[in-house]
Amino acid sequence: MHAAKVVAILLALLPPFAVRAESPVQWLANGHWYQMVMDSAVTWESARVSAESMVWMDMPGHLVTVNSQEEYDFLAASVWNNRYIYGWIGAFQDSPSLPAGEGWQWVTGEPWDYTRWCSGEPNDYYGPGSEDCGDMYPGGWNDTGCGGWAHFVVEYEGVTAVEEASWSTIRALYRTR
Ligand SMILES: [Ca+2]
Ligand SMILES: [Ca+2]
Repeated sequence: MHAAKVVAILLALLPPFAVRAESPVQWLANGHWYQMVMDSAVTWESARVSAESMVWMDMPGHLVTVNSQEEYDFLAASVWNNRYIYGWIGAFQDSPSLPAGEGWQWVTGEPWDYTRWCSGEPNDYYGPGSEDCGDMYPGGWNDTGCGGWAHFVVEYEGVTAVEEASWSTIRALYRTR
């Protein structure tokens, strides 16, 4: 068989390119699950929409929100696992006319009270309004253009604070046995 034909057949047998969702991992501190979705061709907005359409164990997803040093450390160690991967996070700047460091929000509306920007970030590198979406890689966060391409990380959380409190009680009971 002609070599080019062999290559064509092999290519046809490959799965559709580039989307590979890794197994979700749970952070026991809050019970949430986190999943790296390796997708080489997704903008921040399409990552946001995809994340919000995903469900894991009846829990709806959203682009990951990094709300504390402990959550960052968990993500760095368990989801990024020290790999040099750019992943969209659920951080965005609500107005392009704002200075690089102002007006940042989480997709969930959680308070913007913890940040882990890389040194020199956020910087609107290509000028005002050029970088209004957040991504993360080992070392911290960067503001980058929302139309760029990156992988993304989904966070799944489905229980209310009341349910979480009762689960904490149940877990504590089991721990004392
Ligand atoms: Ca979070
Ligand atoms: Ca930047």
